[in-house]
Amino acid sequence: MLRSGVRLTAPLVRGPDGVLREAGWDDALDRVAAELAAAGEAHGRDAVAVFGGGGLTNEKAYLLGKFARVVLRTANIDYNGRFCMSSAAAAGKAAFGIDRGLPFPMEDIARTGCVILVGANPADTMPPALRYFTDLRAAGGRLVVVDPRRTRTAAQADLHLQPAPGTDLALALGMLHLLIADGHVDHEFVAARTVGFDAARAAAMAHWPERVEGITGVPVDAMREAVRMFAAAPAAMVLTARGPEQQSKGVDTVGAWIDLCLAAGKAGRPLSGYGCLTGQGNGQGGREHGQKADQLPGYRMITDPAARAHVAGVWGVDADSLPGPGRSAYELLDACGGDVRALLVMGSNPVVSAPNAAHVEERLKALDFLVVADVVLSETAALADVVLPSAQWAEESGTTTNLEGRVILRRPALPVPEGVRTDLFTLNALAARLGVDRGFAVDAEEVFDELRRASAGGAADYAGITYDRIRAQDGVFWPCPDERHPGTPRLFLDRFATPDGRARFAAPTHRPAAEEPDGEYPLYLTTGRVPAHYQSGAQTRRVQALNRAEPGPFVELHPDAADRLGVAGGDLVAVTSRRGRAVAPARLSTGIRPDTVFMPFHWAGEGRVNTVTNAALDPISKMPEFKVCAVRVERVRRVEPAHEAERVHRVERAGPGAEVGGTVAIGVDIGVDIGAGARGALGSGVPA
Ligand SMILES: Nc1nc2c(c(=O)[nH]1)N[C@H]1C(S)=C(S)[C@@H](COP(=O)(O)OP(=O)(O)OC[C@H]3O[C@@H](n4cnc5c(=O)[nH]c(N)nc54)[C@H](O)[C@@H]3O)O[C@H]1N2
Ligand SMILES: Nc1nc2c(c(=O)[nH]1)N[C@H]1C(S)=C(S)[C@@H](COP(=O)(O)OP(=O)(O)OC[C@H]3O[C@@H](n4cnc5c(=O)[nH]c(N)nc54)[C@H](O)[C@@H]3O)O[C@H]1N2
Ligand SMILES: [Mo]
Repeated sequence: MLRSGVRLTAPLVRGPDGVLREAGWDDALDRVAAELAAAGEAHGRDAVAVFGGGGLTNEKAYLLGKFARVVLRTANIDYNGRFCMSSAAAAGKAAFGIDRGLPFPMEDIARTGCVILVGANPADTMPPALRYFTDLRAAGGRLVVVDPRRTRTAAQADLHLQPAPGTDLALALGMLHLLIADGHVDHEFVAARTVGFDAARAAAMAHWPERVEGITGVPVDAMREAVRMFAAAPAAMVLTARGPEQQSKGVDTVGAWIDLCLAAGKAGRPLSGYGCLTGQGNGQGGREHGQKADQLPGYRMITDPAARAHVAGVWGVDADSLPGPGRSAYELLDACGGDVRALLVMGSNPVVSAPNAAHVEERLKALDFLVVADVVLSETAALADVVLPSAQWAEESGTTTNLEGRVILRRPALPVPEGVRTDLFTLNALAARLGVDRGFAVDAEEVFDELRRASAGGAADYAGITYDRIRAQDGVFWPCPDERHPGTPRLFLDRFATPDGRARFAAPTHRPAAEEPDGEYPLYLTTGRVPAHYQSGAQTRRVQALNRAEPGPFVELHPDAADRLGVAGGDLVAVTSRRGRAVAPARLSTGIRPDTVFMPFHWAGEGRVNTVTNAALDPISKMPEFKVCAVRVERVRRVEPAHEAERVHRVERAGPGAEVGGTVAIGVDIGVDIGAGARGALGSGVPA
């Protein structure tokens, strides 16, 4: 838990001299309300925008969406979850009619026969969830990991497929081809419970195994072995995380993996199915209650007249007064200083975490007015005209919804520090100043009761969930339409949530990443996480123990690539793309493909990898391509590492049953909230 010194404990207001100074709450809120109103009057309501976060509780996310639609009446609200799970959400909704991270509880993972884990590194990113995979293997189940790097997760797998970044779509199609060619299709299931197999078969036939080996670098034999393990198991799952999703074809890629499940009959049955490993503290709930550009509470679509009428009724406003869909996260940031003149950020640090970040930083600076509500003075808050200090988890109550669709209640374990206010207080106070003095409760349970009504009848129906029930049952799974309904731990066992009850094949075909390596930028760059830091690092970079564990950014590359470039372990290297460059020490590892370099994204300044990444967006989900772009790597300065062992990290080929090696993940068991090891460390000592 972050303590004084690093915490913001008073609002900050930028003076005419350009300096941020402490101010009283009333003055700060008056200034924010006046500026938001002025921007709307001068440039139209959509010129005032809101950027939320998937770490916010359900109550905050709900109230933030309502604030945008009812008080500001702007179409322009979106959130950082667009950078996280939007591709999986879109693909899941298209195939199954509903988007819930997992259609089954986590415990089912340990009991199935085979899991294909695509672009996920739970050993580092979800330590509390890792045990389900360890238990799976202990019970004789098979684990296949798909990752361009031999991560600590991949080292535990029975089989590690190591494709080039951005080629998962081809890999999934090649595996579907083999599944069909080798006679593993479950024709009875396909006929009874799905639609569109012929198109999927045609797409797969165009991706014969040798062609896919050429695209991905994964040997045909390895693909065939993975298909065999998957098909032979009585029940099996495919789980994806950010690797295949954060691509400009993330929706098609997830769709192709779902197609593999459907063709094999591994969906809609006990212990089988497709799932997305959600990342943020409230990754699931954060995308259900209306802080997404196209969405109203209960996972309703803002373009649906019936949804608008229902939600407007709960809000006591005219349905016609509700705005339509707004811009997606990156498009919204990109419009700052253009059509968008004023922005409220709550729960995100896009200066570090958005793609093409130098450009985003410039756009934020070009705004007439920026207000940021945060716990610390993040890099984004440092650009603001007004900063509002927020309470954080463990200091306030509120619900989150985990990847299982289980709604969980957080109880305050610590008092709100002196000078700090909750985000619900801030929204209430701003609404009142902007002329709306009802319907913005400060009490989380009161907000939740309204959310229940707003979600009633929607896909993510919380109507029957109460704080008392959550306390009594250790969480309640949605959909839960009334108080006598037990909740729904397992979806799709009888029918999928589509109008006819059948799942839909996606039948995509492969296409390259938006930017592929060439003569000038010959290497792939991919990005991700390390155990000791969380997200944009706004909080974890302020914790000494975590900085000792992982003091700064680095560039992971293969010794063969390093040899060619004349780079030794420890040397300072520059990674340059068409957008810009990042500089950090080289770390050599035999675990990464020789054509690929990896950087974690937790740091600001010259080691900020998002200066380099590509903002190419998926056409459907608007997910940026964080996981693939083309770069050049050059040595900037030779640096002698302190220890010889730091020169090259040798990753052993581990056989079945091998233990995870390397450093121990920092973090404590944070119970059902599988946010992060790093976040666990922040909250250590706090009961979950
Ligand atoms: N310590 C820590 N834990 C965290 C977080 C954190 O910041 N720090 N963040 C939380 C959040 S919000 C999230 S979303 C989750 C993310 O959790 P993960 O998805 O597990 O994390 P990443 O490191 O982004 O990506 C996972 C893997 O994808 C691989 N990868 C890269 N490119 C590709 C590709 O093209 N194809 C495939 N198949 N794989 C690829 C990377 O090598 C990496 O090992 O973690 C959560 N937990
Ligand atoms: N290159 C690259 N970039 C990535 C990714 C990647 O894999 N590679 N992953 C993407 C993903 S998956 C994600 S989720 C994003 C995350 O990136 P961000 O959106 O930047 O997420 P955080 O760093 O969690 O930022 C949360 C901010 O909100 C503050 N905060 C925490 N709790 C509260 C609260 O209750 N109220 C308020 N007002 N503030 C709060 C924190 O102090 C912090 O400053 O990054 C994305 N960026
Ligand atoms: Mo995320």
